[in-house]
Amino acid sequence: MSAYEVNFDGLIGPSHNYGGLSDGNLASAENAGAVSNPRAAALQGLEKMRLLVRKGLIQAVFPPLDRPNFDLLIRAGFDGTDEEIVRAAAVHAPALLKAAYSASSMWSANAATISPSSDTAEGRLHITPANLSTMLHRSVENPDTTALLISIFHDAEYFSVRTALPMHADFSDEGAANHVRLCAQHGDAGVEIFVYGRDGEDGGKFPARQTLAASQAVARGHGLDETRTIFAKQSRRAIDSGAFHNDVVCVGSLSTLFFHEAAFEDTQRVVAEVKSAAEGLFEPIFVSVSEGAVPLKDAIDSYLFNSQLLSVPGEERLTLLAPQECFENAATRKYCEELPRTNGPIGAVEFVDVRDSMRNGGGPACLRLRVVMTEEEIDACHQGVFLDEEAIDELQTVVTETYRERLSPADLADPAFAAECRAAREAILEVLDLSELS
Ligand code: SUG
Repeated sequence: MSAYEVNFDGLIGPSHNYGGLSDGNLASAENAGAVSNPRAAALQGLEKMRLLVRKGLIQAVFPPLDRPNFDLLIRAGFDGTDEEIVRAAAVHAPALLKAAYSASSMWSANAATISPSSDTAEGRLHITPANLSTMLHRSVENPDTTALLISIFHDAEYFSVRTALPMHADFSDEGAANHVRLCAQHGDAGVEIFVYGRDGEDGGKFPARQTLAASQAVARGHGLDETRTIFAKQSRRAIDSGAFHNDVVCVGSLSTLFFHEAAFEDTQRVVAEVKSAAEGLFEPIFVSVSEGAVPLKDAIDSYLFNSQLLSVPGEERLTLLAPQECFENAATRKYCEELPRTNGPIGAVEFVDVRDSMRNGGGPACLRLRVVMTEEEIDACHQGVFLDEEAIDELQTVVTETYRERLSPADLADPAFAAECRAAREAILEVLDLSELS
C-alpha cells in the first residue's frame, strides 16, 4: 500500500533556555546558563518546516507542552497560587524550576516510537510514548505528550496510542531517537532496528538512556515480526563521546543506513542482522563513515548524522538535510561536498539553520518525529496540525508577537513569565485547532 512519511516537528516553546540539564549531552553542558532567544529558535524551526513543505513533503507540528510544569512543582511540595509557587521554587529549588520550565518537548524524536501499520500484526499504526526516565526534566513530558498524541491520533480504528513503559531505570526509553526503520517503499513491510545503550547496569562515563528491555517491550507491544526486528547495541565509545542518543551518530531512510563506524558495539553483526531481516523485502545499503573520513568528535560536534534523510518527490536519490554546523566544520564540510559525488544513495546535501536548538544538543533529526502513514490514516488524524505555508506564516506571527528575544535563567524566577508562556501556547493551540489541550 502506498504511504507517506510525515514529519511531526516539535514547535520550540516560549521558555526555550539553556538549563545545562542533560548529563552526557555536550552542547547542553557547554551552553548552560547562556542567554537564549526563544523567538529566533522557534522561527528557525518553523523555517525548517517550510523548507520541507516547499519540497512537497507532508509536514505536521506538535505544539509545545505547558510550561512551567506546575504538576512537577506541586508534586515537589510547592503550593499556592501560580505566582507563589514560582516565587518559592525560584528561592528554594531553582534547579527544579529550570526543569519545570524546560522546552525539551521540542525534540519530538524523543516523544514516542512509531511502527507503521504495515509492520504491526494487527495492522494498526502503533505509538509508544517514551517515558524519558533518565533525565528529570524530560521524564515529566510523557503524560502530556500522551494526551497530545491521543488528540491527534484519536481514531482507534487506525491508531493504537499505547501507555509509556514503566517509569523505572530498567525500562529507560527515549523513543524514535533510538529506532530506525528501513524498507523498500514507505508503505511496504520494513525492518525495525532498535538501538539500546545498556542491558541492565550502566557503567560508563555518561548515562546510556535506552535499555534493551525497553526496546524489547516496545517491539513486543507493537506486535512486530521477530524476523524483521533487530536489537543493536550502541558503542560505549559513542555514548561517552557525547552520542547520548543513537540518532547523533546514525540515520536511516528507505533502504539506506547512514552511520559512523563507531556508532555500534559490533557493526559487522548489525550489518549481517539487517541483511538477514531484510531478505525478500529489499537490499539494504550501508553508508558507513570511517574515523579517517570524519572523526567521531567532528561528527558529534557538528551533528552530521542528526540530519534528516529525505526522499524528496521527483528526486531519485535521497537528500541529507544537515545542520549548518556541518558546513562550518572542515571535516564534515568536505565529507558533505564529496558525498553526492560518490554515486551512492545520497544525491544531495543541504544545510539548515537550527542553531538555537543545536546549542542544547538538538539537531534537525531531533526536532522531528517521523510517522509513516497511508492516505486513510492521514485523513483519520486531527487535521489542524498539518501545515501549509499559510499555517506556518500564522505560527510565525504568533511566535513573533508572543515570544521573548532574550531569556536568561534568572528570568525564570519572574512569575509574570509563566503567564506569558501560557498566553503564547494558547495562541498556538488556537492556530492548530487544539484548544481542548489548553
Ligand atoms: O534530551 N537536550 C535534549 C536534546 C535531545 C536531542 N534529541 C535527539 N537526539 N533525538 C536531551 O538531552 C537540554 C536541555 C537543557 O539543558 O536546557 C536537553 O534536554
